[in-house]
Amino acid sequence: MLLTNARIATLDDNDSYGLIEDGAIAIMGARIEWVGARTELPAPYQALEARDLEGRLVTPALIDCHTHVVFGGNRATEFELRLNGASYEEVAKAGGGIVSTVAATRAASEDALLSDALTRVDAMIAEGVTMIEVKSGYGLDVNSESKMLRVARAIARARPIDVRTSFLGAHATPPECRGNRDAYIDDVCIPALQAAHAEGLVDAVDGFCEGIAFDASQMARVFDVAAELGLPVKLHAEQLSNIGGAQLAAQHRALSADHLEYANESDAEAMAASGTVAVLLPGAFYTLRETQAPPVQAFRDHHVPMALATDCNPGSSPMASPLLALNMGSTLFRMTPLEALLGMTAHAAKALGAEDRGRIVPGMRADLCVWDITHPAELAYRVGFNPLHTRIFAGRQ
Ligand code: DI6
Ligand code: FE
Repeated sequence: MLLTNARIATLDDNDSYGLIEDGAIAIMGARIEWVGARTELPAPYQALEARDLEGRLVTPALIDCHTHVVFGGNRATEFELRLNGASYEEVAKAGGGIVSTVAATRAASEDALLSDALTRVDAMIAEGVTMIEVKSGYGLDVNSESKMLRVARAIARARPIDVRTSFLGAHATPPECRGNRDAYIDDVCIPALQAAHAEGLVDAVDGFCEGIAFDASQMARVFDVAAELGLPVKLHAEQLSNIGGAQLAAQHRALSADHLEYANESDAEAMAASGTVAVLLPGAFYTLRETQAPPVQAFRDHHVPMALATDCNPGSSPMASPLLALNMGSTLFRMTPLEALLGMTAHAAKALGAEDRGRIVPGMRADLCVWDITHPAELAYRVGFNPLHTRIFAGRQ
């Protein structure tokens, strides 16, 4: 395939959009073969069947590198109770909170979880997403964690999209463990990880390092098992407080540390040294009405690559719109539109260890979006507006 008459934002370095006017992209199979100005197209590619994009903008396709799209039920009733003045205790008594999602997820069949997840995945695809990360973490027992990850794998068979799975057994302590976090980690979470890995269901290992979830020493035990299994790690860190999660992630050369509202300069330094991506999640910041934004300037100063994701989940970020995440990254976190776009393309790919995509350069995967706009800053600028014209996944429309 040959795309012509395109305005191309190659994102081939991190300092500019790498814009090419009147550009062409030659695609062979699933890979980009050549990209440049149409007038410089080498002779062998001139014979390819051309598609005239009529001056539209082409970018790398979007990657949502932090989602919890597989879960049972939803928490709209809890949302409504709260807005009617119910206290946290009343919400808990009415069966609300993360525990209610665990109960609904355990009760649901794989088919039901899949069709529910696909409603959210389809919304992402409609906005140009070609790769998502999907976490477990609402099963919290050996069978239910594997069930969630089987559903995550099934998404990639049901739709033209790539899925990377993360085992998030260390997300919360289930009711049957009665708050005994250490016992949960050792007797349930680690065996669940080993079982899911044995079934080929795990691409990375994640955890929620927070006062209300697990501390750094508990997470370290899970990460040691990940290392034994040869799996990369990532971590929900410093979302509501700083308890050393980013430092732990850096020590374990994590692919990413995510949220990071309470991270500081020395966390940024440690992440830069370990090559850990900072994944910023403005949907959760917005939904929880947080006031402390992540230290974007420190990440810039220390050259920590920043990614952006929806964190799509039923509690803290019921959002399935990557374009809204781009807008919120700029509006709420003051990321530039270029940083936001890199955050859902090249840097999101790096956060997933999938560095064969996210930029438009020869050899990379031909995962592309054609947009009905003229400048890439328009992607982060508008709210509730989807200019996607065509999505190309692995070289196919
Ligand atoms: N951070 C969050 O904000 C969510 N999980 C996490 O690790 C909350 C998930 C939920 O409330 O269902
Ligand atoms: Fe999350």
